[in-house]
Formats: sequence, structure tokens, C-alpha cells
Amino acid sequence: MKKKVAIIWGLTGQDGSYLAELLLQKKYIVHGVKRRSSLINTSRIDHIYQNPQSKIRNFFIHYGDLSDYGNIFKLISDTKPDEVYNLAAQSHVDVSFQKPEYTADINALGTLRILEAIKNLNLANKTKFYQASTSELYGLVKEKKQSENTPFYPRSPYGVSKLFSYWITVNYREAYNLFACNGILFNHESPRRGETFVTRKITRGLSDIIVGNINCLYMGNLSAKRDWGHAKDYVRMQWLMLQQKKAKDYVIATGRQYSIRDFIVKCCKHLGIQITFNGSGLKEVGIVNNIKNNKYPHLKSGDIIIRVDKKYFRPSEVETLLGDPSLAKKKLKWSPKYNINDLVEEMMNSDLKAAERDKFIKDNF
Ligand code: NAP
Ligand code: F7E
Repeated sequence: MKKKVAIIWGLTGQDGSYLAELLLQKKYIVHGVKRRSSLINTSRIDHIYQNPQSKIRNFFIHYGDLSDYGNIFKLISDTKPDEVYNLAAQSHVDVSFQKPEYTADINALGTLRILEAIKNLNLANKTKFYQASTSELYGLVKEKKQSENTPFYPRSPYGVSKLFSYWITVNYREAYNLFACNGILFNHESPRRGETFVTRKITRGLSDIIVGNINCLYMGNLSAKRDWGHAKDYVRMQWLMLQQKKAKDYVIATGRQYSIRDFIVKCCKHLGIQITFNGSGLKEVGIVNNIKNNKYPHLKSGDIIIRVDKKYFRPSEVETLLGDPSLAKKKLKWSPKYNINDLVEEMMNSDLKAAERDKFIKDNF
């Protein structure tokens, strides 16, 4: 049987790396696009090459950038993919306030450039397209639980850029009969999450505190609430959406939400630390209450390990996001394998190792 060909923009990111693994397991030929950078940026996908049963013959990496239509056109023309996954983006909401034009160019026009290339190459009958849409579209939420029918109200240049890419995907589906889907994904995390997103900042920061690399973690809005899932569960849904008979947009979420404070408490509990929060606003602190078996020599009861710094506040905040994945549950048989405690455990264990490695290097070299 002829192998399916897929191309992934955003290969080197969190989701791109998990999706490449999944598609290779499914015997696809996988082409991935990476940006040129002054330092090597393939740490999330290096293990695919290093695997002794190397899948290298099915795995090809190309240089590219979503700002470059000629490059996109040539990659699609050369590979004639069955499936295109657009996971590339300037994906940091806070950074989007500082780089609004770049965010719009890559996230909004970048999506348009891929769709135009598929259309101009007359591949609309062959190539299926997945767009990485986001719960940030709901922003200032209009319903307590957000579904495919909830009105959008983005709250950042990132959210607005993704609103364009959402609608242009719908438009190319309707105008050119392209099989094009939006996955409206709520926050999803993993040990491969970028270190400046809140969950990873917490798991890495707490690990650094307990091994003695740092004393305190400075955070932004501790009251914001998110619906967090595991990236591995979510990339499976990206693939599934393209295996359906009809192209459709789906919300992917767990249907449960926690505050940033809750997430910190869960991570501390995993470490055997009881933490309490005192004060409010910029004066709020997280204090160590009790440590099981006194197992961390660098920490003692009464230590302040969380403080608030206003530099992490956003000009306009998304206070709450909670997804309603009923449609995906029904049509795609959605059932995530990981819950929040599994996620905390996997991320904490991975970051503890990383923090210990860093400490060893600092102490010995
Ligand atoms: P990520 O880790 O930040 O990865 C983004 C990827 O896009 C990286 O490979 C990055 O390359 C690449 N990229 C950035 N600018 C580019 C450009 N100009 N041209 C080509 N590639 C570029 O993001 P993620 O968490 O995997 O998320 C994947 C997608 O889903 C993104 O579109 C994000 O906006 C969206 N999304 C994410 C979530 C979530 O919770 N994770 C939820 C909803 C939607 P470098 O490695 O070189 O930086
Ligand atoms: O922030 C609050 C912050 O940066 C979550 C992206 O993948 O998911 C992600 O966007 C919340 C916000 O993710 C800190 O204010 C508090 O309310 O982890 P985050 P995000 O903004 O939700 C969506 C679905 C995407 O599509 C995006 O691509 O946490 N928060 N203190 C903090 N956030 C950060 N980053 N750092 C803090 O110190």
C-alpha cells in the first residue's frame, strides 16, 4: 500500500515533535519544516534520528519559514502531501503584545500562504489541511464552558491573529471545497512545553528551588484558570480530524479547569511539600508549610518560594478558559489518556532530572 505523505510546519515545537512521532508510528512519510537559527533548535526531535530502529528513511527535514510564500509553495509542490499540519506560530500570548506585527504575519498570513499554495497547486482534491486554532479565540469568554458555538472575543494580538487563521481556514473549505479543519485546542502541556509557558515555568522553577539552583519563583496572575491537557492526547486528535469523511472544526479540551495557584499546589504536593498562599495582589506569597520527611536540605518551613511580579501581568488578560469537548467525544470518540495529576507527575519528574543535571554542571565545572 502506498504510504501517506504528511508535512508539518512547526516540527521543532512541542506539538510538532509529538505529531511526527505519531505519524511515523502510523508509517507515514513525514516532512517537517524548521527555521534556520543560530543555535541548533532540534532538541525535541533529535531522538527520532537517534532511535536505533531509525525511521530516518521516512523522515525529512527542510528549512523554511511561514513568512516565505515561495518556500511554502516549493515544499508543497515537491512533496505533494496527503496531509498538511500547520502547527507553526509565534505561540506566546504575552510576547504577542510586544511583537504584534510579526505575530500577525506568521500566525495569520502564514496560514493564508499555505492555503494559497495548496489552492494554486490544484491540490484541493488531494491535500487535507489542519489548522492549529486555539481557546484564546474565546478570550473574554461569553459562556462559562466554551464549545464550537461559543462566540469569539480574542484578547491579545495572538488571539486576533488566530481569529484570522480560523476564518480563512473555514473560508477556503467553503470557497474551494478544500478539506480544511480547525482544531480549537485548549492549553496542552508536556515535558516538552516551552519553559516560558506557565506550567513548565512552575515545574522547572520548583525543581530548581528544591535542588538549590534558585530560592524563589516570580509569577504573574495566579488566579487565571485554564483547562490543561497533555499534548500527546491532543496531537492524536489533530490526526483524527483529518481521517474523518467530512471536514469539521472541533473543540479539544478536558472539561476541567484549575487556577495557576492550584497547579502550584499540585506540583508541591507531588514533591511532598505543603504550600500556603498568604496576602493578595502584588503582595501575595507562597510559603512552605511543611516538608514530608524533611527531604530537601535547601528548604525549610516558612521559606517564601512564590512571589508575584507585575512584569508577568498582561495588558489584557484571559481570566478563565474551560472547554466543552462534547462534539469531539461523540464524533471522534475523544477520551484523553492523561489527567492533570499524570501531567504534573510526568512534568515534575522530567524537570527534577534537568535541574539536578544543571546543578551538577554548576558545582563541578
Ligand atoms: P511551540 O512549541 O511554540 O512551537 C511552535 C513551532 O512553530 C516551533 O516549531 C517554531 O519553531 C515554529 N515557528 C515559529 N515561528 C515560525 C515561522 N516564522 N516559520 C516557521 N515556523 C515557525 O507551540 P506548540 O505548543 O507546539 O503549539 C503548536 C501550535 O498550536 C501553535 O500554532 C500554537 O499557537 C497552537 N496552540 C497551542 C496550544 C498549546 O496549549 N500548546 C493550544 C492551542 C493552540 P522554533 O522551534 O524554531 O521556535
Ligand atoms: O499562560 C498566567 C497567564 O503562557 C497561562 C499558548 O500555548 O495556550 C497558551 O497560552 C496563564 C495566563 O499560556 C505567569 O497570565 C501567571 O493567564 O502558559 P501561558 P496561555 O497564555 O494560556 C493557548 C491555548 C495558546 O494557544 C497559546 O499558544 O497563566 N500566568 N503567571 C503566567 N503565564 C506565564 N507564561 N508566565 C507566568 O509567570
